[in-house]
Amino acid sequence: MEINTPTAPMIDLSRHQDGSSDTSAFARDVAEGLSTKYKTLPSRYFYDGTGSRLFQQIMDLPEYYLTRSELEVLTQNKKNMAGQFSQGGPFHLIDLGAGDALKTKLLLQELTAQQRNFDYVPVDISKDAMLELSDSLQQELPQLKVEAVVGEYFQALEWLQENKDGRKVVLFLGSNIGNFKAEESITFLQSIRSYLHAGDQLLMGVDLRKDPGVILKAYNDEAGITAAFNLNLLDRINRELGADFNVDQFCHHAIYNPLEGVMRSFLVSKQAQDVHISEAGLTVHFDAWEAIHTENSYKYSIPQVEELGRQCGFAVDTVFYDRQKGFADVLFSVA
Ligand code: AVJ
Repeated sequence: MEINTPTAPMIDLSRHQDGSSDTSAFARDVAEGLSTKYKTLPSRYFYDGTGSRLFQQIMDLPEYYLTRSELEVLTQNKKNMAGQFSQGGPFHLIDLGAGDALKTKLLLQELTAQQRNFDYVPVDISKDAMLELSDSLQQELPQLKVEAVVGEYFQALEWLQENKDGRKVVLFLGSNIGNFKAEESITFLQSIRSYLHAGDQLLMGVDLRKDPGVILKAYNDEAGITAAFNLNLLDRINRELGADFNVDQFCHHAIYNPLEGVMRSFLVSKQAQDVHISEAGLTVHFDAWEAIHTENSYKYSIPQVEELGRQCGFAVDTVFYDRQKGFADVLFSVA
């Protein structure tokens, strides 16, 4: 289904043919996650309107170094990156999980300044974000060809497969790969690889292993924004699925495991309680101090990233670091 805004063309894949949204998938995932012995909720549901705003605030927090580190990587290496993207001629720049594209804009400005032949395809599940981004790019880079896609990553890649010929450079920035467990990240990158051809490239942002204390603080900020971000998931379930979570009776808990290199976030029930979720047709019991696992944020070493790429049909071309070598944007080519 195609929706044309007055500014830039936009493709909306997020709605069903009958116009209904994905409440039922949300209800199903929540019911499934809260019906198992160890309760869990998928982190992709953090990002409703409120959650997206809270994540914007997280990116500005003094403790949350990830976004600033990646901005530094891009600022220092954009010339080199833009040159490497353009080596094979014209291309589509596909930005998976573009959001406000704060970081990508550095590359877009550079590519435009170098007068490279490309168009920009931001992909995001947030329609509001894609509308705002199309608007702001119209203002800031009026010559740039932009076609935003609203939908899930693979819906979007499927659509691209059918609608856009030519070379592709895929961006998967922001350490979003960190949300996947080992097997999930392999499946994910293998799927991306299946949509690419010789000469295509992937630039992926990874948060690197570092002092555990630094990582721990990034997910336990003084201002409590990360706690609010995590707890908003329960508010969202209340709002969208007619549930009666007493959000005050849960607390945010996030711990780093340096052996596995993973930050794990939880919501812990402060008391024994029952929660009714109407849309899921479910009553969930919580024992006192029982937890819901809400997010994994994996941290990588460079050898792990190389191995991950290799398993998925990618070869590392260049690793771009920030000054502290705490974050990397890794440029892969199709092996
Ligand atoms: C957007 C997945 C990269 O895991 O660091 C920030 C999300 N969660 N604070 C991350 C997040 C808690 C973030 N990613």
